[in-house]
Amino acid sequence: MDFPTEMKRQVARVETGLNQYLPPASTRPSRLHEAMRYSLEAGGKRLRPVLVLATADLFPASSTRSHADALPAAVAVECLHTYSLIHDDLPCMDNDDLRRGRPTAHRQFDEATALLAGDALLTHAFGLLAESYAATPALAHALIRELAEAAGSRRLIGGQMEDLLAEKKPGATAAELEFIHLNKTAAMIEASLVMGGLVGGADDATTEKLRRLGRELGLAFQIIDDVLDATADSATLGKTAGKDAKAGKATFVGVHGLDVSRRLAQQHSDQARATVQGLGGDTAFLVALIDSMASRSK
Ligand code: GRG
Repeated sequence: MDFPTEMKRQVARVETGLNQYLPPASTRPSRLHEAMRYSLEAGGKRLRPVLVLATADLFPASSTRSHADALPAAVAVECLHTYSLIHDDLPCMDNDDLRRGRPTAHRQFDEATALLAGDALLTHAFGLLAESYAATPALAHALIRELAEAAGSRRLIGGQMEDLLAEKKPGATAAELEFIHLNKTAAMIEASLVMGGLVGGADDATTEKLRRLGRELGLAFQIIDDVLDATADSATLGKTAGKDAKAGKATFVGVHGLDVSRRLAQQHSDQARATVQGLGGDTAFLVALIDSMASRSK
């Protein structure tokens, strides 16, 4: 397995799916559909949808057993993730000008259009799951429930709420920091893995392992994000660097310092690698993906 070639292949599947499963930009009202596509297109690493596809691929179809196409689930996850980025960038939240190397949606369009484009992507994610998996109602139900739980008030939105509250109350504890990141970041990574497993037909024990993997990978991902925010420049990151510390955000670097943060990222990446290897099947791509995330520079 050549990782760069396989990663390119999976990202290309995602790009094709995004184009296929999003309403054309010309759909009325075109300003809204243009804004949805503007934020989705170009620049995203596509980590979460690739995790959906790669996890489903762990369970190959056989002559006696086929499984559904994982691509609509992958697209739904990227729509949900992109909505959260658009809303996170709004003036009432992070008030950011740069995302995925381009002006944020509210800078490119206007605040109301950005808000509505985020709302529309969020809604589209669930509509796409309902529509695409209608022939397998139990799978449709499980996917919708998984994404709703990960994106809801106890996880993604709850993590975001506590993140905003922490800005107003400096001196976050390690436990508060963990709550924020397990929910703001790890929840969607966990959902991506579990949704890939659901499409592939994973049993309960394997689904539990995928959840553990999501937790480890999510924490590793967020710690590296905090380290990069403190050490890299905006041009490399495609988003404003150094903003978290300035905003008084609860970050791993702020709570633990750079050296301990790097060590923690390494520990969570090692744990993620061990969990992946315990899944069985051909895990070479997922292991290489964890390694590439651990050494990412943006
Ligand atoms: C507004 C409900 C709501 C939630 C916002 C996504 C988010 C929660 C906040 C963005 C800030 C942040 C640091 C979130 C942690 C997750 C994270 C690192 C998101 C960025 O994901 P990448 O790096 O982005 O995978 P790309 O652009 O590559 O998809």
